[in-house]
Amino acid sequence: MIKTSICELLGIEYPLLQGGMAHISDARLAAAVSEGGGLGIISAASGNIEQIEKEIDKIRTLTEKPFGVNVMLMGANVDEVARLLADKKVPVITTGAGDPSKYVPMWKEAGIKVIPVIPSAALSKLVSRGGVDAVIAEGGESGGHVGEMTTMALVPQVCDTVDIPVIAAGGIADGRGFAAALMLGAEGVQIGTRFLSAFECTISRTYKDKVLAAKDTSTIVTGRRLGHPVRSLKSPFSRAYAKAEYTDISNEDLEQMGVGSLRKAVQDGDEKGGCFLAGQISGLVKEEQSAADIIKDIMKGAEEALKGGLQWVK
Ligand code: TUI
Repeated sequence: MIKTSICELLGIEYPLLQGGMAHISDARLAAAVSEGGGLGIISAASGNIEQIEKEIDKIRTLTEKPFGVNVMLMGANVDEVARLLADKKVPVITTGAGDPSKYVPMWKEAGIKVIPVIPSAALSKLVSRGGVDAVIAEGGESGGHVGEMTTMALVPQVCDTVDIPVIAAGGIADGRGFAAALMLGAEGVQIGTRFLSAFECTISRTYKDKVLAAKDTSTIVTGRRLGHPVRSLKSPFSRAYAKAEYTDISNEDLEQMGVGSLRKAVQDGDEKGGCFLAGQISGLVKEEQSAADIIKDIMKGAEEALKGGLQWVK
């Protein structure tokens, strides 16, 4: 059994969080993860207040276990979303793509555990001063919006910078990655890509099949020119976008190219026009399982890896 301070902090069985994936992580997936002993996280990236409230109400009918909501700080309606989450007193809030400091007092006042995703040691220092409960150090191996640092280099440097628990993310999909994260000083992991293959994950068939067929080099980062790099599976859309970034197309037209591409991937399964966000570890995801089985498999593998590590100590 692997127990860390994250289990106690969040009231969960395993120190494993499910990534709040934009347009993907809904109440159904998050409830399945929480029921499986991890922390399920709903994405609030759509910014649609009624829809977010509905998902929060729904997860409370599906599980009595703790859950989280992820706020994408670059998204729409962030002030309104932040207020809603305080009013709903959700157990945990994770944030992405920005500095959440201005919302932290309101969330702490509501008794919420606050865990920002950070891409650098500098930002971990800044947010930790604001009184957050833990940080998620996310390396650029991850899917979606990415920073420059790798998980391997980022996690130990963040651990040496803050005196709150660190959760590692980016490039982790099995027990070996989990064990490695603990060795880097993390006390938990956040996993997104592997949960794309969960039965309870309601992405299009095309999306799932693309993840299951992916190999190590199947992802690409686009969007650097506009200042928000995003990792996705190579596809007609991502290749065309990558090419366009090196032409004299205006920033406005480039921005326009991406509009709706996530929805096309998630809902429509549009192989040509969809942007299929996924991490570099996609190549390791080879079968569909329930969220609970995914968690069991990762935890079993992590115990084996950690115990096996002793063979090298003479
Ligand atoms: O946020 C994510 N991953 C995401 S958000 C997203 S939605 C989206 N869709 C289309 C285009 C762009 C985004 C898909 N995936 N991960 C957490 C994360 N946060 N990664 C990196 C960061 C980050 C970056 C900069 C956190 C803070 C930060 O601060 C910079 C600053 O100075 O505010």
